[in-house]
Amino acid sequence: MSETTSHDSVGATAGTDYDAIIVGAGFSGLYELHRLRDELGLSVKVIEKADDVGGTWYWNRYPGARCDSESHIYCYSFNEDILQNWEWSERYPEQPEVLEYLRFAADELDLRRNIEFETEVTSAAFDEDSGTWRISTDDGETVSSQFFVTAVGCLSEPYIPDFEGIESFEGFWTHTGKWPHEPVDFEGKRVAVIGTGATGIQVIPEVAKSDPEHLTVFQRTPNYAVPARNRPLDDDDWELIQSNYDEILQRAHDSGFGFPFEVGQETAADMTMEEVEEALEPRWQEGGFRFLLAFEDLLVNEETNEKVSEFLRGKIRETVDDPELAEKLAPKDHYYATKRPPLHTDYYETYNRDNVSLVDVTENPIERITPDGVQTADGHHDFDMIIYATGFDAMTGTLLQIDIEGRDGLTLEEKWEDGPQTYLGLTLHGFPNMFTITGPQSPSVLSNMPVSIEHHVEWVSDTIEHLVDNDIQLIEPTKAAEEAWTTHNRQVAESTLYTTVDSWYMNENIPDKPTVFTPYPGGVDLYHDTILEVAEKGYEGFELTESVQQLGQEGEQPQLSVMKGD
Ligand code: NA7
Repeated sequence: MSETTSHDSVGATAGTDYDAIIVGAGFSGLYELHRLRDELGLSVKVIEKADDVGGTWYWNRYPGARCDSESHIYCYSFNEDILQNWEWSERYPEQPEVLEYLRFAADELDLRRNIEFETEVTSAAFDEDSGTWRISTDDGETVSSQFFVTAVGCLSEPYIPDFEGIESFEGFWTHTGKWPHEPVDFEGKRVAVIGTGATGIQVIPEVAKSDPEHLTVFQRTPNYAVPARNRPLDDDDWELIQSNYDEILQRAHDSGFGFPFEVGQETAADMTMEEVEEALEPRWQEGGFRFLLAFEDLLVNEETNEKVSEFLRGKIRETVDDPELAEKLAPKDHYYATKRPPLHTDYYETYNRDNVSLVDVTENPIERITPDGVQTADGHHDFDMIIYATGFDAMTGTLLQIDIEGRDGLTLEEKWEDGPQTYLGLTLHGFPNMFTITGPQSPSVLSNMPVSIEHHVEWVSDTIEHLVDNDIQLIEPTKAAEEAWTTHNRQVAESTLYTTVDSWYMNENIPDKPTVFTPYPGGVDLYHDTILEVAEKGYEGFELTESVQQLGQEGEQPQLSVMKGD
């Protein structure tokens, strides 16, 4: 053991460089480091590609980058000092403020001394003789550890479509997730934004109001966006939050999406459109994800969803002056919230500006990028700047960038050839002692992320503590448990409207990725109960191995009792 190990029972891996290696110093990696180092006394190293903490909030610096969760619930709930000593300035925090918050938390908990920055993990291999992981980095180093925890984020691998001529463009171009650290000036420039997902919807109004000569938006699929209604938080707001903080956070942790908001009515299926409007209008005025919770069956009932979708189309038509343009912006090909539902600030209003126009690329496809712009089917558009808001290789992309090899030479790439297979979105058969924080097949992106992150970090830490205290060297899910979870994930997804549309939830945004619904759609509360129950039942579905010699000898597996809601 190296560094400050104090836990008596860590004996199984004497000889490793660390008890645990964590990849990533964002929300999840920071908290995991704190739990394993400060509460279990393990020796831990975090390896981080960037030169600072922050993860998603380090990279996504584009103008308008703002969290869609309200600030007072987009935070750590585990530490009273952090909760009481940090005051958010706005209802929704802007990227620099979230980054500052994570820097503050890292300093409060003295985490930096165990983080190696500007280092990229290139491979991780499980060594079957010693039952340990060997993790290699781009500086040529290899370190060993008993536990391998990935905290790499769900949307960390930027995706730019393979347009012909992309590199030939002579102006400024970037992906929103790789935004430069220096300010970017749009004044007097001809700017293109490609993509109208949650990111495009944030960046487009900011560019438009920065006095470009012209902004052209390239839209493939229109999106339903609900107003955020951001505003500064004043002392009264803050006092109210602080005095009810425990209850607010508890409600968030016990809810389906990780939000503490009241769910409205059961269904809109048997309501008239006037009744639906009456129910939705106050939530629309209030803004944010409260809108999402107006009807309990929004994501499982086509009739309810169509009424909510029609309400949103009506709002777009009311806002956009040009009726033809309004129709282009009003989605008709998918149900509301079956793709990640964005929030907006003046997004639709932006199209009423004289210097903003829309190219519908389904009618007028992008043929190639040229040195001075974009060639579409109906002509050339000249640009000084091109912003790609084209999304991410979500959920599995970053993990697959690392060359991960488990038992019997099986690589993660081979294992996930037909889509992710996990047990509980946290562990993988064939990859002992590896944990995936907010991994595929866990609620993650379908929730207020810090809530899901805390559930995962705490489960992983408690599990490691259990292993250490009971002299167990290895934990690995059985093949049967993994298959059951993967089937369960698919069945729950198929019972919802999520699978009725191509989306990045379905892996459909990346060519050649297998079409499969990737996050767990059963709800944060139900999911959290499930993972706790697995642990309470003596880690049902897992093989716990005292020494590496017994590895892979699966006994008879009892029927899993923990999966509900099939
Ligand atoms: P998204 O939601 O994946 O959006 C990407 C956008 O880029 C979307 O509008 C795509 O259209 C568009 N796109 C992708 N490829 C192309 C091509 N080839 N041509 C034209 N347009 C294209 O990514 P975001 O960054 O907005 O959001 C990701 C998450 O980050 C977000 O949900 C938050 O959780 C944070 P499509 O809809 O696929 O037709």
